[in-house]
Amino acid sequence: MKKYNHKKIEKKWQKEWQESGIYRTEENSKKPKSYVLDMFPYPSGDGLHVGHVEGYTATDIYSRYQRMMGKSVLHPIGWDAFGLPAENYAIKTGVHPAETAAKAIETFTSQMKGLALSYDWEREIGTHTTEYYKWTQWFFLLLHKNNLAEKKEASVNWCPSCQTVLANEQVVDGLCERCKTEVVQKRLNQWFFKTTAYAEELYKDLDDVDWPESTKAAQRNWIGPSEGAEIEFTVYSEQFTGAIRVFTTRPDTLFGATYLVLSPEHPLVSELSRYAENSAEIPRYQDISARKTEIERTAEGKKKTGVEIIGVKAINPATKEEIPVYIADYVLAHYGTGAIMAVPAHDTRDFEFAMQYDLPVRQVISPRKDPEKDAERQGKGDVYTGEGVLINSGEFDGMESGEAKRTITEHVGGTWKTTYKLRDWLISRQRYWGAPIPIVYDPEGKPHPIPEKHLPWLLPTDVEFKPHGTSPLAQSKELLGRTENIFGAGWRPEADTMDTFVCSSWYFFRFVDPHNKKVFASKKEIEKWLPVDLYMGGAEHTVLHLLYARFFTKVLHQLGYIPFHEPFLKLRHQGTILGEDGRKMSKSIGNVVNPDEVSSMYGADTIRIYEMFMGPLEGMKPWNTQNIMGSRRFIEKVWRMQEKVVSSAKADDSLMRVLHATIKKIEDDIVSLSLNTAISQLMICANEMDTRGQIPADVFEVFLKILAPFAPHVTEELWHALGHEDSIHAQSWPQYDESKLAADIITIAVQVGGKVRAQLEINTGAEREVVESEARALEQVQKWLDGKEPKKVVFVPNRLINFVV
Ligand code: ANZ
Repeated sequence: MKKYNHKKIEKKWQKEWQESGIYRTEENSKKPKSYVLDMFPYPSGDGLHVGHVEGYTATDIYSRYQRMMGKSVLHPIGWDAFGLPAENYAIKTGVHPAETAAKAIETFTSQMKGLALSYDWEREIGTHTTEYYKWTQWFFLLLHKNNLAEKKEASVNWCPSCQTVLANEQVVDGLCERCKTEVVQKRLNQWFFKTTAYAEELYKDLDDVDWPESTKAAQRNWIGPSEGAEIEFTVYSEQFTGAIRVFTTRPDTLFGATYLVLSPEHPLVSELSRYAENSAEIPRYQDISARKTEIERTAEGKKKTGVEIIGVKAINPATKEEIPVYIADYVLAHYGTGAIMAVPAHDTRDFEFAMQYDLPVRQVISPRKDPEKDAERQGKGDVYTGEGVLINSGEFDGMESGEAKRTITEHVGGTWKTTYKLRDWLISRQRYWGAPIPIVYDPEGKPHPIPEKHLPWLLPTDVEFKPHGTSPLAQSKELLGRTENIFGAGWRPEADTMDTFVCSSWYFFRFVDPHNKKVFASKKEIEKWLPVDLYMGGAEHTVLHLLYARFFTKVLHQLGYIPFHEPFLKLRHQGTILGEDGRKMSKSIGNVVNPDEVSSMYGADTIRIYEMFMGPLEGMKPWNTQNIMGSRRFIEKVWRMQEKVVSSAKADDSLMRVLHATIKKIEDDIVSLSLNTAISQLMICANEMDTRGQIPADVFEVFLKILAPFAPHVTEELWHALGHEDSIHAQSWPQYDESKLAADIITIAVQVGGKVRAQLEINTGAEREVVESEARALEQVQKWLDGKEPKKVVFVPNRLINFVV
């Protein structure tokens, strides 16, 4: 027998599969479809890491199984290639990001092919290609046309030394990640997508998808619905009367509202300050606030600041008392109505502010248990934020706060409503390596969408990467010339590019029709393939990417482009693979495992099996080099078994039972992605075959077929060694025979000292030795034996085993 030489076998079959195109998506097939999608990677210069291998292998096994089950499978891959690392590298070295990307993509491709990932390479896409970003720009225009893209002023993180805007992730402890300069807030005019228009659907429709509960919870939390009331307060000065609406979750505390606060950005502030006696102070305060981050503004315990609008007063609609009006930056512009009624007795931040500015504190809620004692605490600096019974609230005294919320809201003519924490999505980036925003400005500075016929609106190449305080695109002579040529003298191009999350918000649509030149994807292909049946990727994308992709889907659904409203029916996350030392893999620690090295030393089949066998897919697990040998030995054992294969041999009953039980278990486990337990069952089945002097060829063939999704190369080689000419991956999945299973497994009682301590599932008629050793391995048995050797072991076949102590 030839020695198992993974290098030779794997290269040979990869070449063969590529040439025969067996993983090409079937066009116009009548079979049921399955769209199995991996989160497409950012092609980084470091190449694939073992975490990629984990998720990609899992979906590959799933896809291969689906094909063998007679499904028509779409399993594509592409590149999320725009983004910061390539641009930062360009700033450092001058190498154009396109060049860096091309090289990385080449590496990723060859690594993926080397792992036998069964992608349809003819559908490969890259977000940085003109064919792709033409449609990213088209989506921008679609949103713009439907009033879902708008330009407004916003605070951004600004590094004064790099002269550029930073993403939140690039700000570490308040410092610029690159140069360690202190980051400041700067107000810039930016483009936003109105995700808030879909807050309710984004929240509710999470009920309709099969996603990990923790991911749904994270999204729900991010969207953050909050039920409360909007209540109107009259504001006035000598020359002016108006109204301010506040949002409150505690309208029951209205009688305790002793002042009103507007966020410094509130649209009414500039008007009110005209009537203020201290009108010069107000813009100064607005300026200071604009420089602070949201965390600085709102954290409890931070010193609260604000400025009273002197000369302007408000009326508490419940008490009819006159109360002062402040601007203070602990109130945020984009939440609720951007204005609050302050109840210092029952809200910690209001209390801190009231102490600072010596404002009255009036308790209006008393904890139910001990109203008297609580009344004593009033004014002593104790904030009671819970629910209770109303006091100091006129006709509502004695009412439970829960009931009072609605009653008081009605009493003052307020409206009950749900407010969401979700913000609009800021998509402008003062960056080079992204899709240009398809907007031009007329000589008056008014924005105009670029007509579709000019798409793709190309990313210019005549730029310097080093930031100079403006977007790199602003320096491009070519872009300016192009704009003036098309639109006229004095017209200016938008110099910002889009957040790369925009590119990845719609890529799963493109895969269904990647070469279409007329539309982002045809209706026919969309209806045939989408929504995605299984989506796999890291848990770091629980919020942003998944939310944005859902937002795009909701927009397309509402505009009638697609017939469904959720893009990913079933979502799973692969867990993090830690270094051998149990710590997160990191270059600086030096515990990063390179999958190429493992694969070259032991083989792609081995690394696939090993990574799937490490533990539950979604779990966190440390790498273990020694265990790789175990996976390799399993493959070698299967390889050696070909020597014992005899076509005339007949399988005995117990071998048939194990074989059919294995088929069933592998099916169940692949569907539920319990791939580690699938592999242990394959090992059990291999051991069972190996105990026979001869292995019937038909049994071995079935075994190879069910092993094929996991170890595609070695199974293909052995399949051909048995005389087959077609590919094992084009075979149908073997059917298990229920009748062979029925009598198979029985449950027997396991006793320690005459008491039933566990149950054991075994094959009917299992021998004493087998049952005893399996029973001894049970946790419960070990616990009750407590390290002692039983006096004797009583065994009743098919009934019980008793360890007498
Ligand atoms: C009066 C009040 C009394 C409040 C009380 C709380 C306790 P969640 O639960 O997060 O939705 N608020 C409203 N808009 C705000 C804004 N733009 N910036 C900062 N704070 C704002 O919080 C809702 C509560 O947060 C609201 O209810 C309001 O304070 C404050 F005993 O109104 B409350």
